[in-house]
Amino acid sequence: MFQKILIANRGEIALRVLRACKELGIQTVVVHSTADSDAMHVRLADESVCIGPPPSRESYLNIHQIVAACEITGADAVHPGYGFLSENAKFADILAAHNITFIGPSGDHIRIMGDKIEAKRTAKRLGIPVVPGSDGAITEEKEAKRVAAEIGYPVIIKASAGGGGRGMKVARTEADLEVALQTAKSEAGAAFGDDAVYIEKYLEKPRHIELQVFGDGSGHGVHFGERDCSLQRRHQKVWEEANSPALNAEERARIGGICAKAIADLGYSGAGTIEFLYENGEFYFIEMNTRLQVEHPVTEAITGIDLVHEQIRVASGGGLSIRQEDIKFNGHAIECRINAEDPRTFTPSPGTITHFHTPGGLGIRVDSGVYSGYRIPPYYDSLIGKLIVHGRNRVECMMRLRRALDEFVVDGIKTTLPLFRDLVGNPDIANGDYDIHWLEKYLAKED
Ligand code: MV4
Repeated sequence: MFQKILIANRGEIALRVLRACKELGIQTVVVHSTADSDAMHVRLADESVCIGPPPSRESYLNIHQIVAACEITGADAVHPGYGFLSENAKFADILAAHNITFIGPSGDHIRIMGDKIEAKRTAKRLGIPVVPGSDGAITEEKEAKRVAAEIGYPVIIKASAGGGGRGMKVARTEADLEVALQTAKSEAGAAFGDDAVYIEKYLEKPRHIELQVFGDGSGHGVHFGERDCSLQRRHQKVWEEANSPALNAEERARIGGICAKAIADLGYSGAGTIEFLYENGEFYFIEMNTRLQVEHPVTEAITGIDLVHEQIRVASGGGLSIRQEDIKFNGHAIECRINAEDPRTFTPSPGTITHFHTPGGLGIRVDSGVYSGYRIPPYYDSLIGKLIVHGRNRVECMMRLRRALDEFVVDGIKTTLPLFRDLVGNPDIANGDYDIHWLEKYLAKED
């Protein structure tokens, strides 16, 4: 097991990882920018190293500073959290070259999944159902027309270096195709320095359902069920739940089995998320994330397994603590992302939190790095905490969520809490009847 882990992140996820390290008796080092000296996780860590000024590029994304902090403190592993360097293959490779363990998959696995064309090709080869579309990159209009005619309109053109919704164009008819292809290519080239694009059948009303998977790096893979992340705005998830209200146990076992086997065959190590669009009872792979995700606590709630413990165990060579047959899905969990934002416009609202009171009681978890008197710096994303509620079933979970939202107090700044108080009383949400477009339509109506 590791002696000392360096946490290369900030905010609630830095605290989340710190808690796991403490439980496992591992010493902790945090690196932070000058904007984060007062952060909770900096106060709680065994050691802290200031690595630079507020801009991420000069601190949380500064590989050399982070490697130097490892050498100075003698950390033997790095947990990257999510965002920042968590899916940076070069970072994983550089750490390996310094004999520091990256708590995550190999640089090569990160690289494959970062290239969306390569990721899709790999998924298909491993037996994962993918969205019908081009086999690789499309460069010529003629080729685009041939593929689109074969799969049928509408189609979507996506950047291979994109992901997470960046660089996508929909073509509803052949007349739209040339413009869509050219705009997608030039936008991809400008944004990512890589203009490779591919074509897929455009699914009109899917849900976003993702499978939590884990590999032990030596040919074993398991799945921890799915999360439904359909409620999002501008590709930012707002509310996530496990299980998906749309799936039954058979569907879960089937897609889960496919994913676990794929992870085993790939020789993947650590936590991963296989993202699907789900429509008319069918799963269509879109991307794989090679990190721990923001919404992992809903999976922890229904399985009772600490996924960060598992990440650390696997990275240290100790293997997974559980087998597939021991993973049971118990009840229902919902996560609400509390952002320092206007609840309607989502405009960031940094500033000082004058009063912070979190709900408690059975089935309630709050993951947050903020406290009363804390000043939210304006330099980073606006997530200030997550409310995760667990119940024996979805109805109980929703009742408990409503009560928890009533107790939650965040004064001094705007937050997304009022949005959740509205959502929890909405009939579509109560029925689990929503797709990836539901929230944006709802917000447009409320204006
Ligand atoms: C799609 C799609 C429809 N059809 N692909 C957006 C994020 C990126 N991960 C993939 N995305 C989509 N890909 C096909 N073939 C619709 C979306 C999409 C979306 C997906 C998941 C969650 C929210 C979304 C919002 C708009 C579009």
